[in-house]
Amino acid sequence: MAKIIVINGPNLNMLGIREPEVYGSTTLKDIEQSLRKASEDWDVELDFFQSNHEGALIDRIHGAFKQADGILINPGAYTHYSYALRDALSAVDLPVVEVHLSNIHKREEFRHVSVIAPIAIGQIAGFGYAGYELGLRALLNHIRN
Ligand code: CA2
Repeated sequence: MAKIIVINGPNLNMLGIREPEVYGSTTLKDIEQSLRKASEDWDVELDFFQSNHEGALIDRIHGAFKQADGILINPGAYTHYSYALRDALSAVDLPVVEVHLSNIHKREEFRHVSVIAPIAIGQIAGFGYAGYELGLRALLNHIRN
């Protein structure tokens, strides 16, 4: 059975609680439940982690070394500037799929850059929470082919 670590970065714990006009009314817990449900028959074990702290995210990524088969990550605003997160993802040498709720490419210019994308298999952005399911499918497909 494939083991996938699903990582969410800063502020994503506020989903559904603040600014629903930007990010919708779905909570992170709802996303977790719906991803667990969608993947019930996919022979996959999911391990969820969220933190607002760069070091905690890096420690979780390091913990995946030789313990997991892939990482699905929404790095939040760290996407745009955290070389430390990127280095951690490179270091563990696992397939990574980057996911964003919003289409970062049609938002402010600073969001158009992802320092994570060059070390990821691919990026899914703009499909709301469905992006997590699409990303997980893409990751499993990559691992199994
Ligand atoms: O679109 C995405 O998934 C983002 O990763 C979300 C990040 C943002 O900084 C990235 O540029 C794109 C922000 C998540 C903040 O979520 C909040 C939710 C409710 C209230 C406030 C923030």
